[in-house]
Amino acid sequence: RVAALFISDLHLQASHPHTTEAFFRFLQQQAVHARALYLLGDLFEYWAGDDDVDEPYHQAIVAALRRVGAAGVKLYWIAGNRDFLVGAPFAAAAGLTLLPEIHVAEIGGLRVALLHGDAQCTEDVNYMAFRAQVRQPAWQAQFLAMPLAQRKAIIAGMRENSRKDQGNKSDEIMDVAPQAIAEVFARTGTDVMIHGHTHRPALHRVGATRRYVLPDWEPDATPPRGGWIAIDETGAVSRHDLDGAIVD
Ligand code: OKV
Ligand code: MN
Repeated sequence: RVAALFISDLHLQASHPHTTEAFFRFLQQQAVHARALYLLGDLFEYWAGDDDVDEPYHQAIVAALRRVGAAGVKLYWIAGNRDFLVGAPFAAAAGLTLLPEIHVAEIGGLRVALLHGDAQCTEDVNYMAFRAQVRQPAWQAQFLAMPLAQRKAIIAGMRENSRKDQGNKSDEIMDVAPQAIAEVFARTGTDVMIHGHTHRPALHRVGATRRYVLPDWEPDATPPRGGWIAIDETGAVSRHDLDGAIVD
């Protein structure tokens, strides 16, 4: 039996119904059979605040997650760089447990460091400064005090600026820095790590360490992108594509 499943970077949005359908299929066909499901960031393309949970598209996602929880699956959430404004109200509505930026889980006898991965992209100094600002509780309280429509407009403006910025061809071109990864292994005393964010799915072996990078989800791309990582009750780790086939 699968002890835990891991996904990240689905970038769910109402305008991408095929990704949403692939997510619902994954929940109903895979996640309900697992003991735990870890959502490791950027489930949403962006999250403007928990008061946006009333939107019908978000209600459908909450209902789908609740059904997984009702099947006896423990659901865990680590924030990404796009949905860091998810808070306790959303977690309660969806039946999630919010985890800190870096969480060590013991699964099938394996100690695994879990994180989104954006904080390890330390070469991207502009992003690190932006991140330090928007992760402050005081900054978030001030932002969340604005009307929802104004918050959405601000995020849309940021997205438009990012798109127009020619020096920033792709949002997530930066990779994690080896030194930042080594620090996570050292601080957590783990030798297995799972993260997303970079959209460069892989298994990196360095010395005794294993670092699994999750894919982003784009089922309409050629070849299709997406999938999950599973850990079974013996601590065996496997990577899966959108059809459930084992990768590598
Ligand atoms: C995505 C990245 C731009 C890297 C902002 C709340 C805030 C979401 C957002 C704004 C930015 C995503 C959603 C974008 C990724 C970049 C530049 C570098 C390294 C808020 C919720 F701040 F207003 F509260 N964002 N966009 N980058 O333009 O798509 O990942 S984005
Ligand atoms: Mn990300």
